[in-house]
Amino acid sequence: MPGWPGARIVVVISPQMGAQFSQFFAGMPEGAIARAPAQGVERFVFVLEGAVSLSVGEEVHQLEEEAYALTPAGMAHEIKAETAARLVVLEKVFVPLAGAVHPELVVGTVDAQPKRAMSEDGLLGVRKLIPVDERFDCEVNVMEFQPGGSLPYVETHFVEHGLLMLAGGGVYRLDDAWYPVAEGDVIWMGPYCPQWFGALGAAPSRYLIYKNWNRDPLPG
Ligand code: UGY
Ligand code: MN
Repeated sequence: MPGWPGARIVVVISPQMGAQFSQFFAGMPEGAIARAPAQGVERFVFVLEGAVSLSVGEEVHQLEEEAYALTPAGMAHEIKAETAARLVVLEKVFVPLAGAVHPELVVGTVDAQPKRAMSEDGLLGVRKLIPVDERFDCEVNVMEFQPGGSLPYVETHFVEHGLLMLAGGGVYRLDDAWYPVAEGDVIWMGPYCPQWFGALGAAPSRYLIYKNWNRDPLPG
């Protein structure tokens, strides 16, 4: 992969399969350095294992497990593996909002984001990793289900999803098929794919989920 010398890249979601974004795993040996994507492409990086530093000019951020960053399109940066590290990366062509100021760098950790209740039974919560601000054209969230928790209804929407199971497992309904899912599984949900999840097992289930957001479905 250009810009990722020495890294082991596994592309799990891509425009070649019909998605309007890409999602890949990057296994970086200690000391490896990754560069920014092409002009016009924004990048979301989430640390699964190990530690990396993110440098933007003179600014350096240390990212450890469950830390993340969103680098806006056009922002030169370097990601250096301070230890052997495993990342999940999402990239998309940024869709600007007419008249709006370009979004800034976002850096954070999952546990620092408040958990908002998403179901009346109290078994489902969401942590939003990107500021709620229409200048951003995507959302990346962590959904957390207590055992027995589920999405409150079968969803369908024009936005698409890239999902990574972080912990636990359960049953994912996609269209009319039902799949057992567990930690490490990835799902691409295309536009209008009917979707529902129910958590199984004794421990909580968590997934990272991307969606295109804050934009009209018509381009321009
Ligand atoms: O934000 C969402 O659309 C989310 N609730 N979808 C999902 O979990 N499949
Ligand atoms: Mn959804």
